[in-house]
Amino acid sequence: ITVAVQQLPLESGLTQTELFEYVFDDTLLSLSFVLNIALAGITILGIAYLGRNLTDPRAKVIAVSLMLISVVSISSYSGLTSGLTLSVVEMPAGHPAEGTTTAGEDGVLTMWGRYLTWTFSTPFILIALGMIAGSNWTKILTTCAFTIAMCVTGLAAALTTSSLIMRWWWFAISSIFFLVIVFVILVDWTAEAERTGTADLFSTLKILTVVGWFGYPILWALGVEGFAVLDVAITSWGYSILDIITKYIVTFVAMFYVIDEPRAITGGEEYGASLPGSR
Ligand code: RET
Repeated sequence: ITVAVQQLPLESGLTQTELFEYVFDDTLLSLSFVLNIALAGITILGIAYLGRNLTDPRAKVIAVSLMLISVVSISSYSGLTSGLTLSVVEMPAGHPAEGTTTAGEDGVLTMWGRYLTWTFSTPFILIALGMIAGSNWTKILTTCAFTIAMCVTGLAAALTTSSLIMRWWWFAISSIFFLVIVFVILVDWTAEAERTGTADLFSTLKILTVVGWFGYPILWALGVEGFAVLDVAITSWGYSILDIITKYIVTFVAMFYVIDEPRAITGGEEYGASLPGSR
């Protein structure tokens, strides 16, 4: 991999064509996008192939939900590659990248399309996980609402230029929403998966998901938008690798189980029932 010298200084107000060229010139950065387009495409085809004989309606919902994660992902990375969902954002006073000095740069490259599209991809991860645990729609939709809130407030954190404190305030509320989701996964769904009989699969998915998802806020804090310890290509690779774990690996682990045990995975006959004594 050769890292090309970046020709364009990052100034606010770059056109989409200039952003596209910027990405194109930075081989490391563009590879972090293109790899995910390829993996999302392979995953979509893989699910279509693996799921071709599914008949159980709930197993099919899980398969479709898993597929939609990659459908969103391929669109998300196409947006980033084309420069459509990238911007140069000027950091507020006090931010480590404020008035960035090198090569006349006056802002940081913000991949805001990532936060936007997580809004649409993460609910499908949670629908699949919740159904595998045999949870009910109240809890599944609760986590979906909180993940949407987490992503939108994360987007706000990335795009707030008025004040450093407000950037971290958005980060803090986004993190609180995130903890609600972690709680439901670790407490409610873990217990439900025990009862449902999917505890084995669920614990694998749970570890991949909870550990993987914690990587995102950590990367945000270390990356260009937070303390700016990592540069933009490394930050981007970080997200791309986390995406591989939390999306494609999770998808294939779940999918292989779904086709092996379509009935076991769907929570049994009591799936979705509000049983007395259940929370
Ligand atoms: C942000 C910054 C603000 C604080 C928190 C964040 C968490 C992001 C997460 C993203 C997960 C994304 C996934 C995408 C797959 O398509 C927005 C980085 C808590 C957890 C799984």
